[in-house]
Amino acid sequence: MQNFTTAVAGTGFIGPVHVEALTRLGIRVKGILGSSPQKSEKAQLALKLEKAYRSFEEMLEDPDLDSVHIATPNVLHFGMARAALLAGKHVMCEKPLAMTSSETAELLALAREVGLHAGVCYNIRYYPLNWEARKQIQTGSLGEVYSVVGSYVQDWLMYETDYNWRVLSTQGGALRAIADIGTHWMDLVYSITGLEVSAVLADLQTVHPTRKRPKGEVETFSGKTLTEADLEPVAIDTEDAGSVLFRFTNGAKGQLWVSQVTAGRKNCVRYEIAGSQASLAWNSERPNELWIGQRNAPNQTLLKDPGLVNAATAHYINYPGGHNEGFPDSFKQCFRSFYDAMDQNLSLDEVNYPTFAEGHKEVILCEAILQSHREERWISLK
Ligand code: SOE
Repeated sequence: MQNFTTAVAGTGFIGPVHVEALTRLGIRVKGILGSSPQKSEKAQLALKLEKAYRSFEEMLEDPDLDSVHIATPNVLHFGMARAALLAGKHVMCEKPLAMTSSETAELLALAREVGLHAGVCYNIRYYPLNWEARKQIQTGSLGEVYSVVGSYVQDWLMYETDYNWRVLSTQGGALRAIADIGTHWMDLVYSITGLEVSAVLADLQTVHPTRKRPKGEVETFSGKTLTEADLEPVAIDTEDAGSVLFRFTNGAKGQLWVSQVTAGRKNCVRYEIAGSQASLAWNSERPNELWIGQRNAPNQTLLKDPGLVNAATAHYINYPGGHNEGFPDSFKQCFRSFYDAMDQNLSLDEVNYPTFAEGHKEVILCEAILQSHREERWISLK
C-alpha cells in the first residue's frame, strides 16, 4: 500500500479509537484536533502524535494529509466533511453523516463531484462473522430472507444523572438512540442482506424527559461520578429507547429494539435472520460466534477461523481461529477497506467501505422513523 498520511478531528471516546486502528494498519496519523488547543495538545501527547492542530482550517491546510477522520459531535459533521472535500482531502466521517437528509444529500453530491473517497464509519459490518453472514446470504445458503429481528442496547445513559452531548438534539440531531446505535443495526442488516426498506413504523420512548447535566463536559462512556452540587437540570427532547417495524421491498419483515437505558447491556448488538433454507444469529457480546439454525439437521456454531469461512471473509481476519477479534479490530478492518480503495484508486461504485450514499440512506431512514413516531403511522420510503 502507498504511504498515506491522515489526521483525526475529535478527542472524545471514538477519535482515539480511530488513531489506534490507523496506527495498527500502518497509516501515518500526523496529528489530532480537539475542541480547544489544550485538548488537542493533551491528546497529541497521550497518543504520541506529531502535531496538535489548533483549528480544523489548520488541519485542512496541511499538505501532508491525504485524508481526514471526523469524530466530533454530530452537529459538526456536515461543515467539516464539506470543508474537507473542498480542500481535496478524502473523508472518513463518524455516523450519523450529518443532522438532516438535505445535508447528507449535499455531501453525497459533493463527494461525487470532487471524486474523493468519502466513507461513514459503520464499523460493525467488519466483525469477520458479519462479513461471513453477508457472504452466506449472497451465496444462497439462507435461501430467500423472510425476516430480520434484533436489537442494539446499552446502559450508559440509564440514570437521569447520565449526561453527554448526545442527549441534546442541538448537538446530536432530533433522534438519539436510533441515530447513534439504531443506524449501526440498520446498516448492518442492509450490508448483510442487501434488503432495502420500503416502510417503517416507530414507537419511541424518552424515559428521562429531564436529565441532570454536569456543569462541565462529560465524555461518552467516561463513567464519571458527580455530586448534586455539580449538576443542573436540562430538558431532553431525544429518545432513550424505541422500537421500529420494517417492511422490506422483497416482502420480508423486520423488527428493531434500541435502548440506551437497559441495565447490564453495555454495548450489545444482536440480529436473527430467517430464510427459506436456514437462519443466522449473531451477538456482539460473543462476536466470534455465528449461530446457524437448521430445520432438518443439528444447529451449528461457526467460530471465527480464516480456514472455515468464505475467502472474502478471510480477507478481513488477521488472526487464526481461537484468537478473538473484537471492537478495535472492526475499525481497523473498516479503515483497511477505505485505504485499500484509495490505494487501488477504485471508483466510488467499486468500493466496499460504507459510503456517503449509505450514510445518506441512514439519515433518510431516521427522518422516516421520527415522522412515523410523531404521526403514529407507517411511513413509506421513496
Ligand atoms: C455511544 O452510544 C457509542 O459510542 C456509539 O456512538 C458508537 O457508535 C458505538 O460503537 C458505541 O456507543
